[in-house]
Amino acid sequence: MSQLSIDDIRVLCDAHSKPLELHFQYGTAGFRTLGNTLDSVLFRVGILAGLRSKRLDGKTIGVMVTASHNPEADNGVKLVDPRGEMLEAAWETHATVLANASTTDDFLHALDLFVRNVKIDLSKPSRVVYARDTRPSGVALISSLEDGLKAIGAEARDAGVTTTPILHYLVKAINTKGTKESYGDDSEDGYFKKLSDSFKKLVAGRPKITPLVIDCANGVGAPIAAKLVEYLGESIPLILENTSITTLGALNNACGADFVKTMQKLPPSLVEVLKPGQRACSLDGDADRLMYYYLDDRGYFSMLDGDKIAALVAAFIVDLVKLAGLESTIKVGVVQTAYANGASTRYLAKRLPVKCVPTGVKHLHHAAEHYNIGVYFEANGHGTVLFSPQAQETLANHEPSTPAQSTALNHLVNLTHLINQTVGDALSDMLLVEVVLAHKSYTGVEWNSLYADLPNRLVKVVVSDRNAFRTEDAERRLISPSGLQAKIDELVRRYDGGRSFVRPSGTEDVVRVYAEAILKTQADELAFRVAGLVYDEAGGDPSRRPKEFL
Ligand code: 16G
Ligand code: MG
Repeated sequence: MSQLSIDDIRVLCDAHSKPLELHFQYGTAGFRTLGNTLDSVLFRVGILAGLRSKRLDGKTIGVMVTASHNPEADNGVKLVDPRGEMLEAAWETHATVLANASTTDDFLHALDLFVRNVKIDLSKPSRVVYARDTRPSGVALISSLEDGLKAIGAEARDAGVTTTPILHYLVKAINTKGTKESYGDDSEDGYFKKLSDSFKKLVAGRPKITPLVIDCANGVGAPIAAKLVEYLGESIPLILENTSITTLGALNNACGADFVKTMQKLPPSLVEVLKPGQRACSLDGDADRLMYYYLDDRGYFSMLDGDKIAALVAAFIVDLVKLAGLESTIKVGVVQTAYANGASTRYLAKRLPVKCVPTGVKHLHHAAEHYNIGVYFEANGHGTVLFSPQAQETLANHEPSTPAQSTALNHLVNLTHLINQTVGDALSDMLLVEVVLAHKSYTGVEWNSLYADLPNRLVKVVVSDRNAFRTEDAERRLISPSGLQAKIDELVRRYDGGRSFVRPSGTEDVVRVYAEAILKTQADELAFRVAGLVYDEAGGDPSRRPKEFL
């Protein structure tokens, strides 16, 4: 640690001491817990981000302070790697170790060990760009982070209050600046221009788009969508709702993508706003998830989730690739998780290869990289489309032989600009959906009728140790507790079109049970029966067994 002033780190570290009783874990979405307990974590993450940059020869690393769709009191932090993707998995463990060192001495010792083990050259430069969402606890947490960055001597850039996907965009734009892979200008302005220019080209000549309502979850999506509106001009009329970012307690409260997906109903705040036949969508608290819905002519609510978005977008891209005459060179594939509705998997598998991977963006993202064009979406509305470098090169160099081929090729090229390929981006995905609807002349009803969702039910079971539950086959089967999977199989066999799986949550101390069946009542019953098996197996107290667990 000779290149750094240990004394400086020590003084700052003392000012951000770790609460002794707490254990922190860098999970699927970084560190995430009550915002007012995260001071020491943010300081240490600042140091870690600086070291990650040094390890990668001074490439810029991103730090996002957000707890996404969680309640307002929660907060969190995650690191973004140089190409705009999630932090490399091995470093999640390093992050957890450093965050849990009890005292300043323990931390300095752990840091020294880490620097030597991972072979970090401390003389290298270090660059970090950071941002936060609108949570009130974000202000203090950013200042703890800044102390960490100062302690490690990082060159730090504050991207202010912005969405998670914009921070990912900035990281990639900064690291590709001036190269032939330049991802765009490294500013919010660059992001808005990139999205709005390509959107306008893609919808040029299509009939006028009808107004779309956006539920901004009272989060950072609100000011960012408001800026986007300026750039989009008259190309699409957007009506922003739930934009109260300074009202305490409003964030994600009875609104937002997670509310809509979980409750399968309209946010109450939109009841008076949405008209029959009109489309709407909800963002989550950091604008990386998207949920669409509409009221039909009779005023009934219909939801179009991540699976429906995947079906719409993948089929559109497959058609464009064929129209461009590139069917034999560009292979399109889809990545889903076990939560994907069985009907969506059936719909997609008839048209293109479909792969199932464990829950969590990084698994989907990496699997999608194996296709020339990889479409990935989680049912919860997080997803994007990745164009491999080879596919982008083919698109750039292909000589179309007919005007129709040329048009399709142009559309594909514009899609590579419209889509935020670093991570799921609610606003970019929303524009993508609007492009497809405009090209297909679909209303929500027609989009929804691509396939009919199988009725399904998700149930949480509180257990004493969720780590006792281990899975295989992309979380579709349990390997422990032993014998439980056989019992689940036996139950599932009794239900028409039945499917069920059990997995430990990566973000909450619970086990999740998913079930689907041909009839809603059967899906509910199957889910509760499987939940009952899980509860009994996990040694739950019989007197507190939830009564629905048949
Ligand atoms: C996190 C993941 C999300 C996943 C969810 C599952 C990221 C950035 N986010 O929010 O992809 O669907 O966790 O939560 O990876 P669970 O493990 O509690 O079911
Ligand atoms: Mg989110």
